[in-house]
Amino acid sequence: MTLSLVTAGESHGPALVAVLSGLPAGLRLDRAAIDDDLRRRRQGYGRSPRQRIERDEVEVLAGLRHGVTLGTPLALLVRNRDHQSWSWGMSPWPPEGEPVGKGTSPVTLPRPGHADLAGTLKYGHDDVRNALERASARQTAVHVAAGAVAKALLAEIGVIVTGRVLEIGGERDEEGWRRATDAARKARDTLGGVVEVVAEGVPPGLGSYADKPDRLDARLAAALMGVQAVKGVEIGDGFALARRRGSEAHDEIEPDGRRATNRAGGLEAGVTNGEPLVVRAAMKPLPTLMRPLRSVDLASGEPATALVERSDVQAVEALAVVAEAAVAWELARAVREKFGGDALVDLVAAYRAYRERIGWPPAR
Ligand code: EPS
Repeated sequence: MTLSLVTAGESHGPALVAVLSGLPAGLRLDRAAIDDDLRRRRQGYGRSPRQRIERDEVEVLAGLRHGVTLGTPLALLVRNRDHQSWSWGMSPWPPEGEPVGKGTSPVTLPRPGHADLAGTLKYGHDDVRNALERASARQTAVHVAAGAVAKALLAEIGVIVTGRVLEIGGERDEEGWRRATDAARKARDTLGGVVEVVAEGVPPGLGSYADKPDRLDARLAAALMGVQAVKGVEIGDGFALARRRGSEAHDEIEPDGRRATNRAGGLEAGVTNGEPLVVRAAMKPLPTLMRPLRSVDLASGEPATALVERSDVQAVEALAVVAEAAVAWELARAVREKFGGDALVDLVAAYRAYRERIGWPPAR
């Protein structure tokens, strides 16, 4: 038994969709909690005017009755309100009438750092928009909706997942984040940053060392690297461990099985060890620059500057929410694999029996 997620949607198309399969029946979902995560994702000091257009409210098309999962695929939809300005340019069917609105002429100026050039070459597009629309981080909205469902499942066994910003543009406090964002906006430039996700209440034994694809650290890294603009992931003390001696890199085991330190970030050999899970992701500066970088005009082959269009100065606060959702999803998958159950009560019973067998959490 596992969870799987399929998503679809272009940034300025009609909507984003997600189909979640493998959820147990009997899980109560709270619409306000899902919408609240969608709202958190939209916020942030460096966000573009696009976020004032979007509402990002989840619609459920299947798999839920009266707020409770049926054990069948759950289909979620988040509409793109901005599509109304692109209804000709992003029409799924051949558009009727005269070209009107945005996206009516082909984009031929690929942005360094975006999917534009590689995507256009790979798929044989003659309009860069055909690549950039799906590669856009707009897609993360529906992943956050799926993550909110995963968090509801995890909460049933007492696991809480929280994401937060650590750095924006090299600054480590809120005032610095604003200052750096204002300065970058003024310079028509962009910023990146670092976020951290912590999961509390995670039992030992999720994931496995049995085979490479089973390792939960590898799975979490893939889940986070799969988020737009993420260029680095570390677990626990990550890269800093490489500079320490072994005596200062590991977490000594107390008689009750707990640890006084958590340098491993809750994962040893790809398996959770009962300590909080700690994962960080580094986001590169966004590639759409108001002062564009050198590029090529794909129509003429001549030197040019890259596409300039409305974008965020930085979206690190949004990444904290998206990373939280990605970690929650991967953890929920590991929970489904370990505890199974067609009905939620079966999953919770299996979890309780396991906890009893291993005596976790130890009484302190
Ligand atoms: C994005 C470009 C911008 C961002 C977008 C991601 O979109 P637009 O071109 O419509 O201004 O705002 O993010 C979102 C729309 C969102 O909801 O997060 C990109 O190129 O990745």
